[in-house]
Amino acid sequence: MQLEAYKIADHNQKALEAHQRKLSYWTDEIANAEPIIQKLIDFQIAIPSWALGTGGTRFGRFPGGGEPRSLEEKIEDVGLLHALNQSSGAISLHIPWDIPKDGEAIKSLAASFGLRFDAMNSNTFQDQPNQQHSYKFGSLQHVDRAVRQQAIDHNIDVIKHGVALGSTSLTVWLSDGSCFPGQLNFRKAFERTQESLQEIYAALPDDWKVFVEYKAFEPNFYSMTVGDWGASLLFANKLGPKAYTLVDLGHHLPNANIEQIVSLLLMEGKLGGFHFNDSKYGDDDLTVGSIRPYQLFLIFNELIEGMDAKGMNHATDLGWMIDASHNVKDPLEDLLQSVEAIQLAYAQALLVDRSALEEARDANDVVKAQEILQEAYRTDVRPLVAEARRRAGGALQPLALFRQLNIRQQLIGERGLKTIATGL
Ligand code: PSV
Ligand code: MN
Ligand code: MN
Repeated sequence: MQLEAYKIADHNQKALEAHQRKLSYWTDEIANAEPIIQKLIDFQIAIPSWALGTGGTRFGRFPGGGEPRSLEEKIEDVGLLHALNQSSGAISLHIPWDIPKDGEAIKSLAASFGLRFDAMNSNTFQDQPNQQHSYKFGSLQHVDRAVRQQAIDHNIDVIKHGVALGSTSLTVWLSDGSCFPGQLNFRKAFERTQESLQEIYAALPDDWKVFVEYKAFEPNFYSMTVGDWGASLLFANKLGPKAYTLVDLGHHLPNANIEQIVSLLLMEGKLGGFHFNDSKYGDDDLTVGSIRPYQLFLIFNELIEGMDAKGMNHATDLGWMIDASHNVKDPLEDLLQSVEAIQLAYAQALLVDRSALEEARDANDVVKAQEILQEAYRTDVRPLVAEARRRAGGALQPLALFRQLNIRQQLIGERGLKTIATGL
């Protein structure tokens, strides 16, 4: 289904007066409201193709109906999100979960919804039907050259799919590692992985980047070969200028200071992309901002500080993606919440008085420094985010409109109640 523009216009018309009252505080009192609104309009967050169906856990899955049954329908769903919030203008595909049979047709379908293709994701953490060699004991790290070659070939194939779609980056997440002490020679596993990545790197087109995603645990529980940002950065540095580290918020050991990691990676020019989600315990993949919104704000605070220090473009110089999916919410509603949480944290971080913060730091005024950050964090920036959406042609209240229009019911009507999103 396609969301007609007049429905958004009607909704905005009804909500306009109340919105303008809240916005007037900003336009009357805050000097930099306009540049913040513009930055919010420019900021797009890619939606992963695997988040459009109910995620489930290894214990069960409870699909809610009307889930996309094909890549085309997934694109349609991201198109719906983008029509509502004008901030989800990209989709990220996982291969082979979402193989585009006709790249040109898929590309133009996406373009008809105003979408482009973000990073392509390879998958060497599962065995596929008809696959010759198993990844049970790893892929790019495997002791057997033939298994490594199969995984290298897969990644090169993913790059080719991406080229056809106009994507310009590859994310490599490896489940490689070991489950028990003694299973693996860490050094040799690293070296074999490095050699394999080098072959993939050699196949990257000139304007492409490769993101090396790390994860501390799961599915291997004793060691992960790309287990932290140190290992990822080592790989990225050894590979060369087109290789970067990718930070997934759920991939750290408990209580890791992710904002500091972000700061140092930016300093090194090696932060490439982000997977946003939230968690209480591990890689929970919960809605962004649902558990630790202050941490999200602190991360954005470092992102802005570090990107500005390097003269980077906030909207285009890093890959921004959501990587979340779970069992109990409507996936589209969940994604609307995640996108909004990201925008709120970004807007709050844009409010931070950076020169005052540096002064407080130079004076060792710890209290002042904290006050400056919390002043920004405790500001209600929702009217700014809503205004950015309105100006871009989106809805003032996307979630409310999604419900008012009974979009899920319409999707169930079109696709059926018992649909299973492909891929998961
Ligand atoms: C692994 O936990 C991960 O975060 C990687 O990004 C995968 O590609 C994604 O989840 C999908 O399972
Ligand atoms: Mn991820
Ligand atoms: Mn993950």
